[in-house]
Parts: sequence; structure tokens; C-alpha cells
Amino acid sequence: SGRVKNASVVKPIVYGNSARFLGRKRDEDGHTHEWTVYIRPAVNDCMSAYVRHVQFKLHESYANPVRTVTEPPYELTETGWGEFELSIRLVWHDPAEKPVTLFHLLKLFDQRNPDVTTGRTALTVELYDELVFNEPTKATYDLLTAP
Ligand code: SLL
Repeated sequence: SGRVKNASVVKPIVYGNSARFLGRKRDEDGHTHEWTVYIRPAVNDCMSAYVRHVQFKLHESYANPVRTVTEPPYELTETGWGEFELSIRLVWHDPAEKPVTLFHLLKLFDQRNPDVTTGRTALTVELYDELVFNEPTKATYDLLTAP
């Protein structure tokens, strides 16, 4: 379908991770933390209207590092021992709309916070951002603006 000239649709989002110390280093795999990486709408919005799937690409030390989530909540929970940069690739329903990739530094540690270090509380690192669709395809425009 064609593009909607002079249209710009903005979708506020929040993405990041939470993490929690397991309380010990696991003997089997040396993992110390459970974490969840996520992307969600910052305000009430149904992302599945225009999102086909979200791909979380993890550090290559993980088996099958590309994880695809096809429905909300767009999140992934894993365990591990280290911090690394991961990517979050958003693929839209309309293949004519170019996928968007976000980067996030997975955070597990905060040595200034004793409650986080002992596992008493979880750590959260998230960022507010906006997806901007400039001159979206007609198909995407309709999905973005559907009530
Ligand atoms: C580095 N920051 O730059 C480190 C990489 C990777 C962490 C950290 C995987 C665990 C598993 C895991 O926690 N990787 O697959 O067993 O070298």
C-alpha cells in the first residue's frame, strides 16, 4: 500500500530490564541472577495491533540467542551471571515498514545498593523513548491509529 504523506505517528514506549540476585551462585551453571528484558507501551496502547513480533538478541554465550516473542507482554526472562548489550528488534505487521532495533545494556549489579546486592530487592533499569512513524504505509497508519 502507499504511504500517508505528511503523517507522523508517535508511540511512547518503555524498555529495559529488571534483575534479581538468586541468593547464591548456582553450582550447575554459575548463574547468579534472574532477569527480564521488556518493551511495553508507556501509555495504554495495544502494541500487537502493529507489532508482528519482537526479537531479543542475547549474548552469544546463550543457547539460541535470538528469542522471538509474538504476543504481549513483549518480554523475556532468563538467568545468567553477566551483563551485556542486547538488542530488541521490532518487526511490524506490514513488511514494507522497516524494522526498528533498540539497544539496551542489561544491568544486573548495583554495588551502591545493598538491598540489590543481597537480592532483597530487584533492580530495574528502563528508558522512556518514542517510536516515530514518519509517512507510514497506509496499512501501518491504519493499525497505528485504530481505536
Ligand atoms: C563479557 N559482559 O563482555 C561479559 C559477557 C555474558 C553473560 C557476559 C550466559 C550464561 C549462560 C551469561 O550470563 N552470559 O549461558 O550460561 O564478556
